[in-house]
Amino acid sequence: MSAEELTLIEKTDKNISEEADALTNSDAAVNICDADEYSVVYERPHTLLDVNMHYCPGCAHSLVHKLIMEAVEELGIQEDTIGVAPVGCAVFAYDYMNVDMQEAAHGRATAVATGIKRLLPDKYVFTYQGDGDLAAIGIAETIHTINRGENILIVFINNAVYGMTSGQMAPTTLAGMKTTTSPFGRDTSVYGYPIKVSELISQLPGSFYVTRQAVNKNTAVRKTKKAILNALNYQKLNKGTCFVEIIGNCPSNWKMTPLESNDFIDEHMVKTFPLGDVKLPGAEDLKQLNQTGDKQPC
Ligand SMILES: Cc1ncc(C[n+]2csc(CCOP(=O)(O)OP(=O)(O)O)c2C)c(N)n1
Ligand code: SF4
Ligand SMILES: [Mg+2]
Repeated sequence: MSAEELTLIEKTDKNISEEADALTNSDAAVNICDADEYSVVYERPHTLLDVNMHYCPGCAHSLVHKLIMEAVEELGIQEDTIGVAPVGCAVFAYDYMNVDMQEAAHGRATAVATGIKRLLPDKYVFTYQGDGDLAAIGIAETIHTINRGENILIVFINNAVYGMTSGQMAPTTLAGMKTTTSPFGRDTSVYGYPIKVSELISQLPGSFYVTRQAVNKNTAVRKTKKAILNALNYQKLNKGTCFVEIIGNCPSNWKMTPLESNDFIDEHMVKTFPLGDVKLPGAEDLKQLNQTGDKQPC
């Protein structure tokens, strides 16, 4: 580059930085930066610790953690909430949720939660479990806990794979879906059919509120939050187990981008796992909730 060209570049740089300085010092810039012009429209819930999470980009776990903690904050029950963390990608949930937490062995979260709730019946107790944890190794605990009508909330993240251990087939893997242990797609004649846990446990008299939601778009996120709020609130009634299943994105093991994983849920997951309420409390129960003096969150 010639000396002439270099001088030209230096001059241009100087012009750009002078223009930038002028803009920063102008009245317009001062007005734009005036704090009074802004109002807070969103804040991270204080119940969610301000630390980096280990989840992959686009993973449902981080978003659902936030929704549970928002619900806890809105209900004002932080000091009275105890969560039970699973084994699976959400094994470190206790590092993110600023409530009392207990780790459970793989699949045993609902048994651990049973003990906690029976000892401390005034606490709001929830488990947080994946499909490998809840529907495979922990299916017996799940069914018996709900059959006993334990007064807890079970949050079930169904991402159709064993996420943490690199994407093996889970009980909820879709028919024909490729995983690391079903590389040609799940063959139902060999491996059986995806288990619809919500429909299964809704048949148990001990289940009180059962719903299946997702977090792949704004409307779905709002519905999931509402479901969690309601389910926590229903613990005041002591009428049985609340079960919130959430179809969760696992872009890494589905070998997709986060956006593709959102579409995969709409195009494939919901065909096997339709979204919506599976079992709702009766009108009398809701009346009783209103009589406790607490407003229903929604
Ligand atoms: C007793 C026992 N068996 C097996 C494992 C290995 N293991 C760790 S996580 C996991 C599956 C987790 O899958 P899931 O519950 O669906 O959670 P995700 O990671 O998908 O959120 C398995 C089989 C273990 N840790 N302990
Ligand atoms: S492997 Fe899947 S479930 Fe686990 S953190 Fe990554 S995206 Fe989430
Ligand atoms: Mg899973």
